[in-house]
Amino acid sequence: MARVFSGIQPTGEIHLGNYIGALRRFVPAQDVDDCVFCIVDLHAITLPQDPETLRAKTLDLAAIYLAAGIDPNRSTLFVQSHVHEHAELAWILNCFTTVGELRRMTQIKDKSARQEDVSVSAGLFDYPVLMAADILLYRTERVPVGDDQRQHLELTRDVAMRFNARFPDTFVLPEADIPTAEGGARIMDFQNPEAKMSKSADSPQGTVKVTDPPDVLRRKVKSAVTDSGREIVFREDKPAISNLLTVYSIATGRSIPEVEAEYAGKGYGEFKDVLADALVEFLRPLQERHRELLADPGEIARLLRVGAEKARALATVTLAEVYERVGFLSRG
Ligand code: AQP
Repeated sequence: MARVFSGIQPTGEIHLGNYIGALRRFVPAQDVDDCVFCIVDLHAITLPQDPETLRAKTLDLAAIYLAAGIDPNRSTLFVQSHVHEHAELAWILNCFTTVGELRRMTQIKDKSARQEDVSVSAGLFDYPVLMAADILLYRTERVPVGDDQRQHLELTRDVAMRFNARFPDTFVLPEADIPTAEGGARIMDFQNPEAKMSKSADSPQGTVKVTDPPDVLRRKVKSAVTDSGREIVFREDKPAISNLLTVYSIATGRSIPEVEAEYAGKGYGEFKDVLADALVEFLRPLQERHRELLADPGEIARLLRVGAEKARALATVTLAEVYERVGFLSRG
């Protein structure tokens, strides 16, 4: 059994990119691996958040994890701020990371560029170090994430190697588990196929939420931007239709060449109709379960408390070892 770790921020609305690139893939991992899944609220406050909204989003994201099929009896599902070892290890790792490395992180550049009048917090700059702490704390071997996290995973490995070079065999080196492009590594905005679907992008029609009701899903598919021409093919010069084909292939479990062959000679309109139906069916079970779970927020909070205890049992061991190695005087 490999240790698997991944996290999602309780910000905005979980969209098709988060679901296809990450969450959906967590579910089968539970059959073979020892999985730790986190709601990363410490990461969320690197950009300004309304406190009540953040609390509500945290519970809602827990309900989405559970509705997607995360089984709290088999996996550890918890809230990051409930396990203080994340912040503590991040501090230690800060002392093993250079400012130059953080300056090279492209996601920070993108997010800070989008902030315009809000100044960039030191937390946003330091986000990748906290992410490294999240992963290394659990001796993680595999991290299922979307393609946008590739650079952060590389940094995590670099920091772990640097620490291990000084204090041998402390951290396990994690591997990024990123799907292929056809497997949904980077689902693109339905209105702007040059940009990844993103919670914080100002593109309400281009961002497909996993909780969008059927009529909204249908509308978003129908209004999705398409490429010039009318060919339904997965090709670099056809980013819009390639994105829709990817979503359709994943929603139906059919291969892209099979779908290309079926829709050869047919138009975008016909393809969009079947895609809309497929998407509604793909998301229906999650949406039904999500509604049921939200009826009992007390039970969700209880499951998160149990999850935090399980996570803490693992995290304290790693942190104690790190504290001992760097030379902190024992508390005991
Ligand atoms: N468009 C995407 N395609 C595939 N995977 C994606 N992920 C995010 N967008 C896509 C993956 O979803 C997981 C959770 O990511 P997160 O909580 O770090 O997401 P985020 O950064 O808050 O979400 P967004 O939508 O990317 O928002 P922005 O960019 O606005 O902050 C990760 O595994 C991520 O790779």
